[in-house]
Amino acid sequence: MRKRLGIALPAIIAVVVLGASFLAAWAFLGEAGRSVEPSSVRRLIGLSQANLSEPWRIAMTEEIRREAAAHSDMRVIVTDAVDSYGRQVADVEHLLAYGIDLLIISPTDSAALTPIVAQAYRSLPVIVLDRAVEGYAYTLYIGPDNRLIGRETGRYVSELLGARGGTVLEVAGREGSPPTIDRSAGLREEISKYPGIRIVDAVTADWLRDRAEDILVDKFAVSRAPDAIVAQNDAMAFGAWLAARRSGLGPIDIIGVDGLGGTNGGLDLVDKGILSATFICPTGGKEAVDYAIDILDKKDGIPKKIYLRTRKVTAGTIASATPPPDAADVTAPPDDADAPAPPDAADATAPPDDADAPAAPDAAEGRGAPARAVTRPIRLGFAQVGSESRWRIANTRSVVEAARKAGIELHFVDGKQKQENQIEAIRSFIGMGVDVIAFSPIVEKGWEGVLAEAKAAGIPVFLSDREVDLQDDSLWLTFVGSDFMEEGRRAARWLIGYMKDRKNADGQVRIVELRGTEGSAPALDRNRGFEATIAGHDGFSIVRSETANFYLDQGRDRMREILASETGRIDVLFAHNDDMALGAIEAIEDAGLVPGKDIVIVSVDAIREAFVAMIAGKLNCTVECTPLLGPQLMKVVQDYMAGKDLPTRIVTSEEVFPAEIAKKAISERKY
Ligand code: GYE
Repeated sequence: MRKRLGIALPAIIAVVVLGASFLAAWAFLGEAGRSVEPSSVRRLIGLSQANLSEPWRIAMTEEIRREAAAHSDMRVIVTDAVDSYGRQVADVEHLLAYGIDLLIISPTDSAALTPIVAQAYRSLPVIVLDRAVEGYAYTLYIGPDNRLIGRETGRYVSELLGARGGTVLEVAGREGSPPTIDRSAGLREEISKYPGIRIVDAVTADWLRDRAEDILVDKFAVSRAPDAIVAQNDAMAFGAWLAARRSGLGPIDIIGVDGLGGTNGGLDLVDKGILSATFICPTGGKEAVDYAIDILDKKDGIPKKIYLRTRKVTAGTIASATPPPDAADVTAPPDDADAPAPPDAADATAPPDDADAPAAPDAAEGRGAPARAVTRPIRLGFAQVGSESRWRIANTRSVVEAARKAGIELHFVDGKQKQENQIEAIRSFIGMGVDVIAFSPIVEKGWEGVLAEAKAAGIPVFLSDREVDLQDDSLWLTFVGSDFMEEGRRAARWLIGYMKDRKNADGQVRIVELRGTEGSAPALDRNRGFEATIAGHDGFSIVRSETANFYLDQGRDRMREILASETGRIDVLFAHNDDMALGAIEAIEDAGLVPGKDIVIVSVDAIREAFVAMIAGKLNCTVECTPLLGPQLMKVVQDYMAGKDLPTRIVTSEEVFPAEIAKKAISERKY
């Protein structure tokens, strides 16, 4: 925390200059009535808002104010950039000069605000809300899953139009902004599955009701009315309805996004029958304050990204569209002495019947179970991939230990690298009537059947480590794990920098790739991220790519075969995990070559043995992919049981470790 009393002269001047606007902001936030002893303020938060005119942003700011007001040692200073990115840069500079402890920023423009956010991040924690900035120079991003929102609007409009199909008009927000791009992409991705439905037109109304109304009155005067309208926020949806009414059109199904309360908010518009549905777009304000406290308290396990869940609200569900009650503690974890012994792999014992277990709510709604006053431990079934690598063993240890510490009764099954084993385990958990199921899907596809059975049984499913590729996003509740695409990009970006002055005379960088398990999320996405990044750089190419299933011995055997059969020069090995890289190093040495020199090696995971290899000069870089997912998984399970709203994706925070920092970093490694 900074000593505000010792503020240097420039900062004092900044404070004087800013006094008026901050006082106004302070008054806006209702802080004016509270006595503020500077010394009592331990957490001074600066909130740089894109604007304070959009209802959704006003709701976000109010949510932050309300949440902060519950903490006597916290104050929030809000600045309003009035949708000007130049002004927002100045706002952030002023807040930094004022000596805030943590910055929350909701950018007007992602690219324009990236530099100032990176500058702030160099001196204090930064939470980016709603619109992301480029890169990763911030502490935590919290925002809606805009692509999922787009898919959900597409799914619902296809339900409304049904088998007869029809025409759709899209009303989009500001051109080029991330939510506009991602919601449009999600809508089109979903609509493409229904040949009878066509998006016949799209207009841009910059999130504004009046602009939507004006544009559409003109449009309806010269073109046939669509069968449905999908607007990217409720304000524009309302504008579309007003335009249709002014144009004398018959009833049109209109869908919006945001789901705010208040007169003419999305919930009100649905209640009045003006909108067929709205999709609640959580502002993230509450989560931002909760995580700000954890960050300032230097808690472990702060994720890198949190994608908040949307929820559909129709006339039939409007009554339940109220925020969940604050939940009391759900289950008092038993004393350590009562904690269940760590499970062995075969454990799938049936727990006693539990008459008081209320039916879990619809997991698709993303809402947790009603708060439960049960005293028994939460029952969690976990189906693991197997034990193919050091990463996996560390992951299992993290899950088991975190369950024990949380007093959660863990039923653990080792899938032994077979999807059918994991499916069987999930079925056994359903049969046992566990409260929650979690698993790390060995591959992305083929889970619809068993997950539909879990949903029918009212048992929510959490994804740990790896994601699935399903048509129906409602079959799982929350994903906790890494961004594998970014890991592939990071490996490629490091390689491109490293090879800058090390290319051969022909200017070519010939890469061999050892892939993880075919069809698994990490193998698919690390390859995608890596290939997409080298594609923009002349001379870099993957000349051989073989799968070694994340195993050390298979990495060694494949590399041996490649060295024996590859006629061209091999400059680089990109291995999807450290175990395969370590195996390949053995093969490279057996072939009389020097790993790390004759063949540059970059891999993923950042296990301790990779650091040993880097210190020995045999490995050049490892990209971190943390297996320590247990604590975050147990937190989200407990939040579910407490009836809290859950995010759709929690993405972990990770780094890149080039060999030159291995010696310094190895002592800090936790796996
Ligand atoms: O990279 C590898 C493990 O799913 C991210 O699986 C995990 C991968 C990890 O076998 O070592």
